Amino acid sequence: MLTQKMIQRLNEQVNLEMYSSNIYLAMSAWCANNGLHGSAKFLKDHSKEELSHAYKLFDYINETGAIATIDTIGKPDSDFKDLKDVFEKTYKHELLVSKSILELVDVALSEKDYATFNFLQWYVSEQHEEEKLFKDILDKFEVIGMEGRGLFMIDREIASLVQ
Ligand code: OFO
Repeated sequence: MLTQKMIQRLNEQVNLEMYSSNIYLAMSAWCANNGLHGSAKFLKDHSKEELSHAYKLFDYINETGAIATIDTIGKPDSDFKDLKDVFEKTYKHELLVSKSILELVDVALSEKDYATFNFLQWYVSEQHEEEKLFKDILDKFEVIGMEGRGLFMIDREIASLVQ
């Protein structure tokens, strides 16, 4: 059984994952509107993945006899300077999500909720993967550069990351 504090923090994480999904969907729209169709596809795909993260938490909360609550989701940015700005923001956002997950792990430990602690390990690993994924994309901007055909090549590379 989850403590009230644990339920509240897990529900906040549901909201953050849904917000993440909307951030990436808004970024996808910006990319599509700017002819960056590889990045648009990748970000739309990632938006769906974030929703699956929210649903996994949603199911966990409900399975334990508590109730998942759906709250207002913040409005994401919809305007960006360029593609590098988009991916700098994805990376920064993933760092924030990682921090939130680690705080959740701390709460699980302080509440002696070892089942939730165990459940959260999936998110700990996932955040490691996501930080790496977005850092690797940012590195492409350094290696390839956005001059000339660079932007086209980066967009194509990003498209190839869609599973
Ligand atoms: Fe982008 O990761 Fe969810 O948690």
